[in-house]
Amino acid sequence: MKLWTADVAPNPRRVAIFLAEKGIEIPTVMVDLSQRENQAPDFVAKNPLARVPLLEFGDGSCLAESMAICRYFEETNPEPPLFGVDARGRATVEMWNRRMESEILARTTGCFRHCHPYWQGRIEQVAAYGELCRRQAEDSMVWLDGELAGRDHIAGADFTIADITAVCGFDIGRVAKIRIPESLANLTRWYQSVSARPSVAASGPPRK
Ligand SMILES: N[C@@H](CCC(=O)N[C@@H](CS)C(=O)NCC(=O)O)C(=O)O
Repeated sequence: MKLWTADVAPNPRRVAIFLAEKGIEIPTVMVDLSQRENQAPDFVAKNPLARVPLLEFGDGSCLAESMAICRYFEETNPEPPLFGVDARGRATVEMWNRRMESEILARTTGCFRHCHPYWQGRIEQVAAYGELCRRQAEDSMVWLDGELAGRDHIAGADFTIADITAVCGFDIGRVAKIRIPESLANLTRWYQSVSARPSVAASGPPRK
């Protein structure tokens, strides 16, 4: 088994943090997205969508999608649980992880993709859409700050996949100059606490 992955990019990073929290080590192959290695025919043959992360099994079959890969490892290595425990807990984590994908990660990556020079010539950038994503991310931060009053983590008391999705979303947002305002004290406390975890500190864009 090996994991095709990439530095900095938020979806491979979600898997990297998840595996580190579980203490799982597997061989990795780094795909340099800046050099378009994901477009190489050998890689596209494994994942026609040309995206990382990608988990390749010993028989050559592959599993794409960061959350599918994390769920595979949650089943094979249940401790510590990162998708919640019992029916209510798992549903709650699912709700929060989806919210972090739609309200944070999608918006910060939308801003990054449509406003940052890295993507010039790689995608058709629509600056107005990127700026809309920025404003939506800023609105979501205010909402999330209120939600975090009185609890340590996104989905409740425990660190879960929802925290991983959120911190990866915020960190790619920083590359596009989206910052958590210090006035949002609950969100700032959460971000500092989660960023200090070894699994999170070990990866991601340079902290500026
Ligand atoms: N929904 C997919 C998204 C995967 C994805 O978009 N990966 C990005 C990196 S975060 C990628 O490979 N982009 C290719 C590129 O930059 O050309 C997942 O969760 O794994």
